[in-house]
Amino acid sequence: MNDKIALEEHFAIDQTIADSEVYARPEVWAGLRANLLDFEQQRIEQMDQWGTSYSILSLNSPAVQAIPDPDRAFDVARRANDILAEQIHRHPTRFGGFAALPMQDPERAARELERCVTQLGFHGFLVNGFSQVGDANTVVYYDDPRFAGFWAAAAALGKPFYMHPRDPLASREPIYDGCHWLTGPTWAFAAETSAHALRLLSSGLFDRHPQLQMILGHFGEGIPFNVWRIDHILRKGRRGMPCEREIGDYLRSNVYITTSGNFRTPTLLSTMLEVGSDRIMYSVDYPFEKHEDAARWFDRCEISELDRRKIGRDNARRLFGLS
Ligand code: GRE
Ligand code: ZN
Repeated sequence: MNDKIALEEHFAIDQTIADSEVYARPEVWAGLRANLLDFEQQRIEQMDQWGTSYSILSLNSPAVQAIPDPDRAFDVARRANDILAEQIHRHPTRFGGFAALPMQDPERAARELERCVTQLGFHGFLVNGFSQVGDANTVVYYDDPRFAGFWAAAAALGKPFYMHPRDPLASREPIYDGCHWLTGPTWAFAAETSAHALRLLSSGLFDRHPQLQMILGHFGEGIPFNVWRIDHILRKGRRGMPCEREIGDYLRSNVYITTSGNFRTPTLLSTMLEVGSDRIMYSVDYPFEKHEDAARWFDRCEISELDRRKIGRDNARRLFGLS
């Protein structure tokens, strides 16, 4: 399939590139670093070679979310968004953008999102999990009441948001002590991100804003595989959960799921059975993952050609209003 759309595709700027180094073995860091900082060379060559016509780009992780000082977080987010806007302007048929947002200050985050959508033409925003606010050990998740106004502003813009992984803070999460190999994309990303997504889904956010759409990568960070059990347990007792519907209801009406970094047919089929092929979208997770691995798998996996077109391109076209 040669006109795929991919939407968890990352870049970095000078102020954020160092955040990705811990995720690379020393012998691959130079290459990964170059690919994160590049827009117009390897990135477009790889898209061309493996059949992705359009990539929606986002800043690396955790980047802005890990800058406790709200003023600095705002400056870095703005700078990243301006650099991305310039690249989109140079390649409007190849690149789109998700805004990086300084969630340390919900009011400024809302204004920056508005600027990115209405002035820069971005398709929504991507957050790398919780934000550190004020000091490095203070974290905030986005179901916090302080974000009520932010979510109202975001929903009013009518664009989706991507809940992207970051690692939990070692100072607050001892379970990975001595097991460093389980952090990052091995397991900790999915555990952290699925829990944050479930906080939002169960908070009533999607009752207040029923049109709001959340995108999850990596085949939903494990949620589709476990959603029956989640609702089965909560049906026996809601334990104060404030939302009006079941988690599975929101999963099927407010969540889109991408294939980023998880190129596996049984996982795709299970997700299709749980949420249907209208809510799944192709993504790579470049440059942390290879276009080659994603495309070699997706272009030939055993689904109908109708589903391949929906997942590879048409669902994203519809969601983002692309022509
Ligand atoms: C990502 O942002 O998707 C990512 C990282 C680090 C390692 C792997 C990965 O930030 O997919
Ligand atoms: Zn990613």
